[in-house]
Amino acid sequence: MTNPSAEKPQLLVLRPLMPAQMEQLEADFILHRYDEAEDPQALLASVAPAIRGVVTAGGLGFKRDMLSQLPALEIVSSSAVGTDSIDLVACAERGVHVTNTPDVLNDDVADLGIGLILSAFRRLGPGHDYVRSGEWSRSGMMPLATSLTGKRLGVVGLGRIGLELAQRAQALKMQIVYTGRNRKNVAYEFYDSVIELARNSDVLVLTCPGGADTRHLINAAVLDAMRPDAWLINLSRGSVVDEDALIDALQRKAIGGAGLDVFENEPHIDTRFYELDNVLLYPHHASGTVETRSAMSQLVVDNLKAHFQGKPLISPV
Ligand code: 8YV
Repeated sequence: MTNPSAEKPQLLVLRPLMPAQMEQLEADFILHRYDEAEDPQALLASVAPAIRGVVTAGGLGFKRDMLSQLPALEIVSSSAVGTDSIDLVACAERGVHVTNTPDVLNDDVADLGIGLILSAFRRLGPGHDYVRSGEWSRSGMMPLATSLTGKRLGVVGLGRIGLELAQRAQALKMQIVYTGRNRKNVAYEFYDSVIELARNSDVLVLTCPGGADTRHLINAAVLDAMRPDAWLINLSRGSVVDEDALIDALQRKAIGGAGLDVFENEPHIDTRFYELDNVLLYPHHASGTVETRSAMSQLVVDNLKAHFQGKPLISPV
């Protein structure tokens, strides 16, 4: 009798999916759990020739070094929209397909952006502390906050997430302005430089992709161009911001503040951020809801199944 599992494609799991989607993978594939292995390198050495697919996620991504150890690899499926941590050039050279998870996370990431902006302008954190510390009962009204209505939201990268954010900000009666590689077919005012956008924004929000093209796009010159009360909101990648320049601007109170979901060195972020009172720090969790992570996981599974059934990929990079 033939072993039915002998026919199943073998996958290397670098990062697990949500439990329900791991079950689906277990039904259709043979999984090798690099993520759980006591000695991942030993596991890799023993299973490498059989591996046809890799499951990964943002942050970790997939590097040339691992690719070179997987001679039979056909597909890398990542549970993230960002592909900056995947060596796309190396994968293309080898003809290895890459899939990501666009669209399914747009709403949650845009919601988090609005949350950070509202929290910054209406001072939700300080307000919470003001009540809980008893300061309200001792001193009366807390200092006045800042209205969002009519303020200008400058979007750097009006892609799928940027557009969702812009729509939500419009509902809050903000004015939307943007920059990016291309002018879009939208009614929002376009600036062809990020410096001009920074000069003309009360909130500068980053929703562009990470990677070499956008590395340190937000540098000292852009931060200098920002209004002294404007906030920087980063939903993109830490690499987009020159963090030394940002920390310097924050320490000098040269800008209003920064709401950051992403950092240059996650999760071991620059500890100077902890000392600042004009930051809102979030642990790279804009897509971190049960609903969205499930949808991202499902897209990973569906792409893998499509590939191994000879069907077109759903979200190829
Ligand atoms: C996740 C992300 O934090 O999709 C992305 O590119 O940055 C986030 O959704 C992460 O990659 C989850 O694995």
